[in-house]
Amino acid sequence: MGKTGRRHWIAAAAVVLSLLVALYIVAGCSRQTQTAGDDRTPAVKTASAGQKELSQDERMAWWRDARFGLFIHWGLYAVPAGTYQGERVKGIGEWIMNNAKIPVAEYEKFAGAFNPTGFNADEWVRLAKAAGMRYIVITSKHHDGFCLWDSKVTTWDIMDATPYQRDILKELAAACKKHGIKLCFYHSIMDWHHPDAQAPFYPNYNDTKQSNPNFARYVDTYLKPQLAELLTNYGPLGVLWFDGEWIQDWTEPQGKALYEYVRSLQPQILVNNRVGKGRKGMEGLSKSDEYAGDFGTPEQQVPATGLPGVDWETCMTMNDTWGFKSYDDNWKSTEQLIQTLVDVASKGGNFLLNVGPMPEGLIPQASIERLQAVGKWMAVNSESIYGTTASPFERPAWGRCTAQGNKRYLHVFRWPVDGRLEVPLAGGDAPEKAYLLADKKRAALPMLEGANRVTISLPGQAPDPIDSVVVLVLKK
Ligand code: FHN
Repeated sequence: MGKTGRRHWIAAAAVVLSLLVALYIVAGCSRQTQTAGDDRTPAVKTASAGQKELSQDERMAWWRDARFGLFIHWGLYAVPAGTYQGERVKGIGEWIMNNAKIPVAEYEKFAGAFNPTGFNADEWVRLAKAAGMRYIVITSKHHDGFCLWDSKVTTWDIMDATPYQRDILKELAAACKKHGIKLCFYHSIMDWHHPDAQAPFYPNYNDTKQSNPNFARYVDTYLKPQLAELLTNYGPLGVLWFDGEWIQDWTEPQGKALYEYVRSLQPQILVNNRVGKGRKGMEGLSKSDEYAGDFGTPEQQVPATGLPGVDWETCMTMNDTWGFKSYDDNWKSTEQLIQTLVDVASKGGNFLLNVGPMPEGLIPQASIERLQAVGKWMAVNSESIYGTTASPFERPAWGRCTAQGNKRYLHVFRWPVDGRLEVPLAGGDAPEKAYLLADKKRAALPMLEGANRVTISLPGQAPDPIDSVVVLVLKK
């Protein structure tokens, strides 16, 4: 090769090299942009593409129809299970890090013992489905900050910090898809593990008077990028269920911005009212329409009456804890659970019933038994729950009522000894037929119409000692 040829070759090589360097820089930048969770990144655009814009009623439709869901509180707190350094710790299991004043470095040690080899996503989803539940809300991250999925923004997750190294949310997403159950994520805004959030507040992580000057950095470089992961890598989600919003550093404008951010990634998703500052404590209902969120979240309680025009969901534990506590045996009876589900539906709400799986990945037997019993009742009576609306009349002495179209579902908790069921009628309501929902033949029950009421004659024996449903069909 002559001198000129060599010069040309060197020049060409230089061009190729600078092109490669430029390409590398561009690729690096876009990677950075992605980890920073910018919603203009291509990954984000793909997730929302193809979703048509729905009205509020259209978005809420599946949720209003579902009425019944499974809450799952699962994380590292299942390892100590309510006991720290040999002492039983007061309070709910998932709060042990705060309640036992466990330093971050000490709490981190539980990750090494989290190896839930018994976890089977398919079994959990089938259990929920057999109970008649239509959606599952699982803790992607609770207040201790531990992540149940493969997060690229932290090593404080199931993949990097535990021997298990399986993405639990991925497996649940696949099982939910297979069984036609909506998957939803609970996500704590408060984070006791993150140095830019509440970790420095040790020994009182939940100190609502303290503020972290770096909190905005936690929101921008951690909270939002993690939500982007959850909203882009796990398929369409039903609900983003926020919590831990009562901290000093969280404001309603931030809540509104986060609501918009979540919906920019999945336009059809629902977001609970704990995204902002609207909920009135455990009563859970938003102070006004001005606050962010699609539905209210009463906790461990059911509103006294129906709330026309308000979407709400009561979440409740089966014993006294959300996260597993080995010695909490204060289980609610199946009767209580079924009647609470019905009570909630009769007031136009949803019921989100909790389980706290054990560290081995198994749901406690007491919870399984209760879910199976509820499922047995639902197998006969779910028509009186799904897609129903609140009772058109005040709570009767014998039980509750749910409604759909021209049907009134009369939930008889107390079977009348004289066999006469008195049912109030609204003006213009004319009874056409009454039958027991448990009766496959739908044999007509005798009825006697009076002023503003109808009396239905019932057989001597209640089909179900907990709640027998009588269907009253009104003339159209
Ligand atoms: O502090 C949490 C608690 O641990 C649990 O997650 C419940 C469920 O609604 N919510 C919070 C308190 O409001």
